[in-house]
Amino acid sequence: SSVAVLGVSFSGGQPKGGVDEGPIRMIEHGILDQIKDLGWKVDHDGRLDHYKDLEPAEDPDIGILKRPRYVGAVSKAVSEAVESHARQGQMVLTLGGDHSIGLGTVSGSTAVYGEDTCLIWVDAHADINTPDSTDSGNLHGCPISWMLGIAGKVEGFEWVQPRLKPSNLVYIGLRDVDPAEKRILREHNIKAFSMFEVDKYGIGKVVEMALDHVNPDRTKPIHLSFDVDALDPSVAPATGTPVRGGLTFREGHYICEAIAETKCLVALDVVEVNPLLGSDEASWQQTVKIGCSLVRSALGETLL
Ligand code: DIR
Ligand code: MN
Ligand code: MN
Ligand code: MN
Repeated sequence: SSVAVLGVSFSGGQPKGGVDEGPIRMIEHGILDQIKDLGWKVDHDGRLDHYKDLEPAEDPDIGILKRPRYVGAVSKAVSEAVESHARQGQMVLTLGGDHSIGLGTVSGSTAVYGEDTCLIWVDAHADINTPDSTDSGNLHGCPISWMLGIAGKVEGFEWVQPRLKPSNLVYIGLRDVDPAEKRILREHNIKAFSMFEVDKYGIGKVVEMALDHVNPDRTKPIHLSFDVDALDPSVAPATGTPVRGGLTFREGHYICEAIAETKCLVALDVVEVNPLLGSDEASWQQTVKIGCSLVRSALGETLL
């Protein structure tokens, strides 16, 4: 079986530079060979920076939304790339880049797999603000509102087809959710396992409950979108919006291993690795390394 690897060097969904270097650093660390060693055929065209060609000459704020046309254009291109690879039956791995590109990756998956597609969003944040509810104007905090069709009209996002059913979405790892986002989660009855539930039930039970919610028979296609800030900052320090009290190294990998075990995974995103952050060389390298090991776990690496 074959995995298409997309490197999306993009930082326009949030203000900090460096997250666009996540893909190249993971590739330099050897992720492509590591995936091959797991028995996959790897399809990667070597292009990383071409999404930067989509930056519009002028992209003034819309309300407080920052770089809306650029984010919209990159997500559209990512969606088309994910869709074309998934149509060929390939697993699609997307290396980010900030999490605004999740709108593109998930749109690509749902274009192919339709309304059966399950989305497991592993994150400290819910990324479900609407253009009206966001306080920051950073679009990496908003992708899910477009997927669900609750974002309204914004220039740059006319292409979006909301195809994700709220009942097919589940979160793991939340601990920094805006008041407006809490209202949206409640209003749409969206299942979420915050760090409270991880502490209360343990990660094994949480992943089982998450899968039971979105995929009770373990037959539907799963898209896993993993923001490394779900991990505790002591584990993954080099990320733009770290929040204390996160997943341990093992909890993060366990999620990936348990999803691999279902054999339902069709697409994986690993995002928000920012090699320019972290206090020193060791801390960003540790974060890059963890990005790679999460990928390996989700693609079938086992401990024995
Ligand atoms: C906040 C933070 N909810 C926002 N979101 C982040 O800006 O909308 N997402 N950091 O990754
Ligand atoms: Mn290709
Ligand atoms: Mn995120
Ligand atoms: Mn996050």
